[in-house]
Amino acid sequence: MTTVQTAPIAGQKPGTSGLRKKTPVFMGRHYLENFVQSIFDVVGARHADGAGKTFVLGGDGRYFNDRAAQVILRMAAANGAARVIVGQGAILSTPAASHLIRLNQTDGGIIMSASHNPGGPQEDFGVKFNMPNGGPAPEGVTEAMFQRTVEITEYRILEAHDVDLSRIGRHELGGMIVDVVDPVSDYAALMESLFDFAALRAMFAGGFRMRMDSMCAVTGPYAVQILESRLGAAKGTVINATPLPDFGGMHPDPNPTWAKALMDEMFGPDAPDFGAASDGDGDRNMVVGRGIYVSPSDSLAVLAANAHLAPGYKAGLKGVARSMPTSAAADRVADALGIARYETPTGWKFFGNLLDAGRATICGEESFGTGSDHVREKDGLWAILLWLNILAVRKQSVADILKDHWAKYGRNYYSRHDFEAIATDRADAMFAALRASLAGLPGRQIEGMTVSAADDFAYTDPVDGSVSTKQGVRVMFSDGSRIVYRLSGTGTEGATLRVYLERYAAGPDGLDLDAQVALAPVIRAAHALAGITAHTGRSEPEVIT
Ligand code: VG1
Ligand code: CO
Repeated sequence: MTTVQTAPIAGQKPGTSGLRKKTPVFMGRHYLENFVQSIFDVVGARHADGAGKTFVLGGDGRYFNDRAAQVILRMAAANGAARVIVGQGAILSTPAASHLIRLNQTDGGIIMSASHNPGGPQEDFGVKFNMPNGGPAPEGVTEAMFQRTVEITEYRILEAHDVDLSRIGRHELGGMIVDVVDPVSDYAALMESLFDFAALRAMFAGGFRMRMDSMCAVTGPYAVQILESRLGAAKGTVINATPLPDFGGMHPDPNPTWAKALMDEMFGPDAPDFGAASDGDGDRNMVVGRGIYVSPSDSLAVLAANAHLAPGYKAGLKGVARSMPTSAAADRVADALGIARYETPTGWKFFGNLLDAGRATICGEESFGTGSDHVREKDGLWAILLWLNILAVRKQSVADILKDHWAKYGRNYYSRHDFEAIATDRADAMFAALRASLAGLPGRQIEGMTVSAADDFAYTDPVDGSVSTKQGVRVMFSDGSRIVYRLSGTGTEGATLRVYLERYAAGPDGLDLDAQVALAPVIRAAHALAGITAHTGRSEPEVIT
């Protein structure tokens, strides 16, 4: 055991989902160690009675994942942890890590991932801590970790050889137990307990065709095991199925821009029945039908409306929660079902209390995240399997299910426009001006719409009363349209402006427009109200979802 003298390193402040930085920054002297020691300083590696705690450790397999895992293990041992459960090869998808934390009733876990951000020696790396409930640490805890990083003077580490993480089974590291487990099997069993695998097998045996793009990221082994081996989908259904340290150069963010090959196939002449993709760490999903893209906000609403068709949800839902920028489509379903609905700030950590308290069963974000109370993270393959279960029961195409949904509830046209790598000072200036203008907006006419309210979203957690402010600027219109402006909290370069656009059509006419066409006046209003081009120099977004 050694105690190493160190000094604070600026900028170790966790964002929307953990600490994310360029890989060379994370590999810099003491950088990982300082942050990991700050985690242990806050959560403790021992219980009050001195007994060592148990943690889960794994990551999405990106560059530096393997080395970082060895450092974290040696630091866990030096800090007094009793046992760490590690995915073989230091691999665990984020939802699988959340499940292992819960299944083994551990004291939390460390997940190594920068999620949908590219990986590689010059790309991104990240670390986050999840609580004993399996969910991301709440703001109060991440803030305490950040405070430790600005006062840290030393960290503890064991000098030892690497643990052979390729070998499943029990290992020992300076008196600490290291249990290397298969990353897939417990997770696959959980999925089998929630969904009607017999019905899905019958659907695939009957000729149902699907394409799953794992984008050379962590879901590959999970998707091959579940879809191809257990459910009998044709061999080769899962593409880009081998996790690679640089994700094969792909940007593992499942949206129409970065999963373009999947989009092309699904809109092409020989499109299969169903298409899906997942992100770097396996918590996101994109769902595409033959010739039709499902916006994540619509996906959440359809899943909420149909979840009872899957065995795990046949008793119905307790409530539905969505992040504030997500469209109100899910709210309409919750109202029709007569169940509670919640609107939280962006980031999965805000759903944890609602799930723990049994207030919500299904949660979702517009950023391709959907999940339920089966774990405390969003879960890409879970969403894909729930869609498949619904398709197996309803025996309709994705397009028909969406059309039925819109006919019943109306359609919340929705899109997000991202303006990436803006100079931080220009982005800050834009938000300062926007915030200053809010009080004068109500009543203003623009693009044929009238502003009904404008604010900076603040959230009071209904379970523990904690308050989170400045979670995004909202401009609401009297016809139900809405614009939300936020700055990304997951990027590692400059600022990314996200503009979220929504417009409601009650139907029966006007339900089949292209989203960008339907939203055109809202988009123009969004530019005019914030002066996006004047402030940022950008007139067009880099990514449209
Ligand atoms: C983005 C998404 C947010 C999501 C977060 C983590 O955050 O907008 O909805 O929870 O990523 O997702 P931001 O602050 O960049 O908008 V993951 O799959 O990167 O863990
Ligand atoms: Co992710």
